[in-house]
Amino acid sequence: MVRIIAHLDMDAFFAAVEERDNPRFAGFPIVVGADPKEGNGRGVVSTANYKARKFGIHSAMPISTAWRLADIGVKKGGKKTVFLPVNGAWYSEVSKRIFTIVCKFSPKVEQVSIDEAYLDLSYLIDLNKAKEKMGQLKNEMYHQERLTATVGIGPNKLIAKLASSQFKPDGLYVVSSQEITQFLESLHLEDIPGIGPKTLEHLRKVKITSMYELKQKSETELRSLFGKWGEDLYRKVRGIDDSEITLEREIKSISEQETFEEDVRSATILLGRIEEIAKRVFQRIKSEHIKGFKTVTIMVRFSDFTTKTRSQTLSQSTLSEKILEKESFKLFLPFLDARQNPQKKAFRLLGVGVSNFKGEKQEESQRSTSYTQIGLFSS
Ligand code: TTP
Ligand code: MG
Repeated sequence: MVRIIAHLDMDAFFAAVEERDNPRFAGFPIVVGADPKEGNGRGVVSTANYKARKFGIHSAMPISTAWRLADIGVKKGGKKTVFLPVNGAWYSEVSKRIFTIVCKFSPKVEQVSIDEAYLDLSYLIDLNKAKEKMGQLKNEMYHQERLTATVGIGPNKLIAKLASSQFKPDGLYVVSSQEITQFLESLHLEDIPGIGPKTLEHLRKVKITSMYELKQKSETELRSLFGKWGEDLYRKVRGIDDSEITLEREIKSISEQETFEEDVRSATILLGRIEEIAKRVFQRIKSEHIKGFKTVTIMVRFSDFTTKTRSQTLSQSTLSEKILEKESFKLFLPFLDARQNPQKKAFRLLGVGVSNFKGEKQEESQRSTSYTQIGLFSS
């Protein structure tokens, strides 16, 4: 049976929530992220609305670069950019309300992140009906939450996601099985999930610069070039994806991190920050109803951007905040002396994470809604 899968992704989510809640910012370029400190800020951009993206600002960019680009934007006659801090708890609340709406439209919904979901619409049988339904969803989302989403519809998750990413913002687009070949050939190689700068460079070296050229390669050729990933590529470029919608999302790790305003050397300050970050991790452990964790990980980034992680797996699971703090300290202490930091470098960032959780999968109602939960230290 041909499946009908929709992929929904909220548009410029954090920025859209801010714009909605603060009418005085409406129509302005908005950046949500670290404090820009007049261009000297040190964190990163969480997201930018589409007006700010016109200046070249995007997620994960250093906030100082965003500030500079916003400045250039003004000099070219654009509006002044509004920089706002990340109000994570509030976006999680809004996310919950959004998913209440989304879940009304399909019995099978997989939440992928704070603002992204797959819906199984196979029960509608007909693609036109699926499109109509998703139009209703978008309307309801707008009327109830004053937020826009983009929805892509296709015969599998891969095609649905590609369709939504191509028609942002506020889009609704269907790719039928018959249209897959043409749709995929209209894409750039880097549009395919997993094709990053490294793969792109590798492909360029073997003279593959388009989806069409990639499709000419046999599975054997791609396997010899990329190993297992080559087999995935062979399938992706043909739009083949059998992965199921998963209703339960297992939380595998929780982590928090902090980029300092200025590089830090003081052991007292650093240990204080580790304690505070560990406390934040523990709050998340409680709010996600994790029953116990076994592995503690710390991450450090030095002023020269070299990054190191160290982990400790305990002999048994624990749910103790004190143990989390103690293990984090133990992992971090060697970085304060010659054992792990012989050149006495200053620190730019610290992170603490836990994984190896006790028990089975977390229930669906306990799934993560916070961006930083997507993988340990994913940002
Ligand atoms: P995305 O859906 O990737 O981005 P977006 O919703 O802002 O924009 P669009 O989907 O229209 O392209 O991520 C959802 C939210 O997650 C985003 O609003 C902010 C947060 N986020 C970060 O904090 N850091 C990141 O690097 C990314 C990609 C997202
Ligand atoms: Mg989004």
